[in-house]
Amino acid sequence: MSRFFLTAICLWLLIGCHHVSHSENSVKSISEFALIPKVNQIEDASGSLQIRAKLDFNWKTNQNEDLKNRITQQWQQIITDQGTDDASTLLEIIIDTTLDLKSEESYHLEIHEHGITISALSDEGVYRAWQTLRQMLYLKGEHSIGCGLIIDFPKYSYRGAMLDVARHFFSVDEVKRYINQLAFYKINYFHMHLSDDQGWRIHIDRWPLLTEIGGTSQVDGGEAGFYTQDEYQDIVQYAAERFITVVPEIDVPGHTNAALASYAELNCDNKKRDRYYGREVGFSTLCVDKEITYQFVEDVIREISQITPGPYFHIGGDETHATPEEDYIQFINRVIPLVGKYGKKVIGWDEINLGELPPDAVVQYWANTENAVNGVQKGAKVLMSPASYAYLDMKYDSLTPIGYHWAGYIDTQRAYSWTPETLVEGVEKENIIGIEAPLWGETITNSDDIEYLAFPRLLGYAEIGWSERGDSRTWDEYKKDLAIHGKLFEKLGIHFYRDPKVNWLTASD
Ligand code: IFG
Repeated sequence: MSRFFLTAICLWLLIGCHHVSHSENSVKSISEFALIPKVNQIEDASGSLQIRAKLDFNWKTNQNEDLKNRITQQWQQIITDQGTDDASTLLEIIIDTTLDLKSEESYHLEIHEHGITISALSDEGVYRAWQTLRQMLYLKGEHSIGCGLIIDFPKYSYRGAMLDVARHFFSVDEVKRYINQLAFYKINYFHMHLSDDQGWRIHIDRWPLLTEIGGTSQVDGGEAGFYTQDEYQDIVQYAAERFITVVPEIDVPGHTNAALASYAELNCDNKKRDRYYGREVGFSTLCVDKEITYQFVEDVIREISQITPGPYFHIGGDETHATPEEDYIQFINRVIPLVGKYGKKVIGWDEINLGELPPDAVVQYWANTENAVNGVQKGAKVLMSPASYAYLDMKYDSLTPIGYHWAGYIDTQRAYSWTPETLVEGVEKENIIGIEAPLWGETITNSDDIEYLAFPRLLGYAEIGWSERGDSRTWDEYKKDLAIHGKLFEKLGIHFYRDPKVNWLTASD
């Protein structure tokens, strides 16, 4: 064999990302992957890289051990075939604050001849890149992935999911399970609705009866519960390891029967209310004329803020039908400054627009467009949670066994078919911090229920929040990618709703 030919063969073998030969035409180029949320820029390059089970890290800056271990563990859950030799795949991590990237979550993900390189401004960007690469590893089919470069960044900085743990209590493990699923789709805020008429779910040292009494009830009764402050911090830490920020909500002055059933003095007539096990709303109110009410609210805001690293505290403020408007305004104007006093930015349902809003206030739009527009005119930002598009407790259709339909049916196509910046006249892109999909708890009791209502619609919200839609990303295009995620849902054990509008692929496809 000629020396030249021998050299050529050696070179060919040495270069991982060699020119795709006919036998490798089945190798996916990176632009063919069904990535959700859609990445913002993608460029194929020639050649392909074989993916090995053995992972070789080259972490170019101070290494985040927890993140490295998580990536390694998840890599090895996906890539199991050791192959014949002990070759490995190089994963290079470059964190460089001088990179010209738009945000902490931005990243470059390059598949090249020596391996894979992730570049970002921070660990958060590395983590978002890893979710993209994880999807590629699950979806690659062949041993190899085509070479190329992904340049990606979020359209909105807040892509949230809310879980109502007050109507029905969910265990720490059930909450962690949902958080872990959210992380795969680049959701980065987790809003916990911690109190309502039917239950108070977080221990407050200075007001122990809130959980001793208020923690024992829930819709339809049964074994309810609450989180100790340590358990709440465990959830916060678990979310933080997945670069998800927890937003605690204590809903006031309405939706407070559990507190009013725990302490007589919080009621204007000094009589404890009965615990409530129903599904009605709008019948309860704190006593806005009593000083103890504001001491109570301040103690709650202080204790929860002290164990919440995230920037937001949510004060609820919705459906205060039992509070005269002038009382409501007086109340929230005394409460909103307490949020700032303990170092947080206030979020409230859109009714808080009636109050004096600090410049960093966030109005969560759910049903009343005038409230959202008025909030904008007062200088607040808007978090878009339109009930008729984004409420996960809305049924898919009339056959859905759980959920409500007061805001209409929301099937997977409707959940995808809106954009935040075009929905409300007077609420433009620059007024919007992002979107959030609330899952109210009246009709759900376990993880299967959460997953049935959240998946697949949540992937649409994740994409609406992360990706520029452009003209090409129609429902028909999106649903082709979504269908492939049916395989991932099965692999990840997600109990999703097989919306008949989607031609679901399964693990056997
Ligand atoms: N509206 C109430 C929720 C819940 C919901 C159920 C808001 C802001 C109806 N408030 O949505 O407490 O009961 O779909």
